[in-house]
Amino acid sequence: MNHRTPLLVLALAAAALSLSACRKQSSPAEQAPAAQAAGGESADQFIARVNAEYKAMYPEMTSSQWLSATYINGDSQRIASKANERSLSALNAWIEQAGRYEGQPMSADTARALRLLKLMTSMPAPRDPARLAELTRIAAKMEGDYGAGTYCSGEGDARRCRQLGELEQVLARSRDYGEQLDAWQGWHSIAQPMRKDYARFVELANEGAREMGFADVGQMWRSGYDMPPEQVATVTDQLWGQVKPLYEQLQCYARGKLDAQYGKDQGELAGGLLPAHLTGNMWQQDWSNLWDLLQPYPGAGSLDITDTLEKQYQGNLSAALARPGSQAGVETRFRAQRDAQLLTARQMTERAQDFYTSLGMPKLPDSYWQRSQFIKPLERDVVCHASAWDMDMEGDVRTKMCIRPTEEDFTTIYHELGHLYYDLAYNPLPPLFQGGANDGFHEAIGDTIVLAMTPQYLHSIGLVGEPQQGREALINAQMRMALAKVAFLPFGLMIDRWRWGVFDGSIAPDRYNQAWWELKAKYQGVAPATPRGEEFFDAGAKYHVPGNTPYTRYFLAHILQFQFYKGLCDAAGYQGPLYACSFYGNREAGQKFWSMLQKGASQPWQATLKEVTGSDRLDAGPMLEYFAPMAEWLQQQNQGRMCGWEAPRPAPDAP
Ligand code: X8Z
Ligand code: ZN
Repeated sequence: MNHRTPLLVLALAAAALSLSACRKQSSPAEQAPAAQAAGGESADQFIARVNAEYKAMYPEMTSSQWLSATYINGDSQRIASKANERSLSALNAWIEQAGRYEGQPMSADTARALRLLKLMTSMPAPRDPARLAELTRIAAKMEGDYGAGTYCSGEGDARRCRQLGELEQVLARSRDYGEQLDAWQGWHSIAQPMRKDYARFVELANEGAREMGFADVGQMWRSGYDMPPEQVATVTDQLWGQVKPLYEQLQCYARGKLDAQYGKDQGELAGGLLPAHLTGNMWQQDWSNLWDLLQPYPGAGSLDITDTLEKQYQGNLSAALARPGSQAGVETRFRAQRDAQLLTARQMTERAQDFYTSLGMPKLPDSYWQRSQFIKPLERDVVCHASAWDMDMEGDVRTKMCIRPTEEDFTTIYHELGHLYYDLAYNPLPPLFQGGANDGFHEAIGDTIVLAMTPQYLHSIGLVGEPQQGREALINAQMRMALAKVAFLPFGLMIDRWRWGVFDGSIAPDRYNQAWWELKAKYQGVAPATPRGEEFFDAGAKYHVPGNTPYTRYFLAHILQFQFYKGLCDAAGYQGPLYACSFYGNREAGQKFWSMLQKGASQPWQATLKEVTGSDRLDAGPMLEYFAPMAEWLQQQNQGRMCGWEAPRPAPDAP
């Protein structure tokens, strides 16, 4: 995965690594390093050694994880969990040794590296070898189960089995209430068997966190922000308070449109909640697929990128079929389809790379193009959830995706390349500093570029027609962004509100699902259309829960990306309304961006933010500035409607 905490690493996906993390056969503490430490290793020497050992063991860890994510089976899971076991026990040994340096004189860099060491994994492991091994086995199994998740329905000849990608397409494209409900429920059924594993996972990881001196895993996650962990909830609540009125207006508008499409009795649920299966997205985190229903002014500037990408694929397919020697036949056609899918995916990725190189950043290395996974392989299960990987801290970077020719996947590629460019920029730093300034920064890089994909830019690359001028076209463009960026905000917050509660024990396993839906209702204003009791484990149907990727990073990224965007637009000398700025091709903006990436995690994020934006505070102001026209338009549209929603009351025994 992705990234972020170095240990974990993989970039993109951040998550994965985490799981994995590092170590070696027997605990390194029992080997040479311990002897050296006893022999008077200084703090600076200790950190230098950890950096060297970590870098040396890192490729084995990432390779085993790459294999288990791209060839899901029992063998690859065994190898990945073993490698993870080694890296996590090495980490535990380093952390134990680090205790000797508390209160001793050392350089500021070494003090920072020592703090980062304790946060290197998002999956703290117990010291007890048997329980550590159990934890890594469960982690590999949950990730594999998610990746291989398949929903089979129907009887006899009508029986068919579908995986996430296909079920997502139903939500994206079908407007049939029952078909969407079936796809949504079907995918959520794959998580039911994970519930027990997850509860055990929580116990074991909490044990690891406590041994490292944290109250629980949630507190450990909240300790990675260069501020007291108890402030993280307050800071994120404040940011949410800034943007909530905008989200409420969007939710209200969407509800009205769903009512119009499905009728009031199906288009909304009691209290004004949106039915979870009707938002065009499995988790209701991005509503872009509802464009057909929510488009403000049909005809005022088409922004249908998916349509253009599909045409590009069809063109590639025709070319493949027209190749000399292609005979008509099922097999030839099938091959041609695969070739065209791969070619289209690569072209989409080249297009994304072009944005980065236009800023003066380097091309991705040849190995990237050879070793990445661009489309879903046939005949084996893979984790399709997009991720970016730094395999060796020396240029072997990759992405792993199952790209389809859709707008969503197109922008996700830009997101993933943001992770890789961060990796490449900070690779010269010591390994402990190879991470985002905080994990929200890592998630915000590619998204900042996505904000610069204005209608003008999209036109320049042939994806949409000549941009229309005028208010209607502007509102269309704003809606397109709002469905991705504003709709996401409460989802970005609620996942870890749930996990923090799970890790601190306030959400016990017998309330997992109830608490999940209470938070979905409270923050997002969505609800399931049918009862979801404790026989379900709906949190497990979202990758980052079985994959153990912290999620607050994405909420922060959705705020930060507007701050970065504004900072880069300023650097480019842009003057004009924020929403119309694209810094495509601007070397000044590129230089500023690259300098920020090169800093990695070597200094507190506040200092890095200040260099780019002039301010050291998280602030939703730039996001609100960007969406000012949309906010005003939504208010007009919603006039006379009752906006807001009422979440169902928590059951009496809930905290
Ligand atoms: O997981 C991701 C990326 C990989 S870091 C594809 N994202 C979150 C998600 O899909 O839930 C990007 C936006 C939010
Ligand atoms: Zn990401």
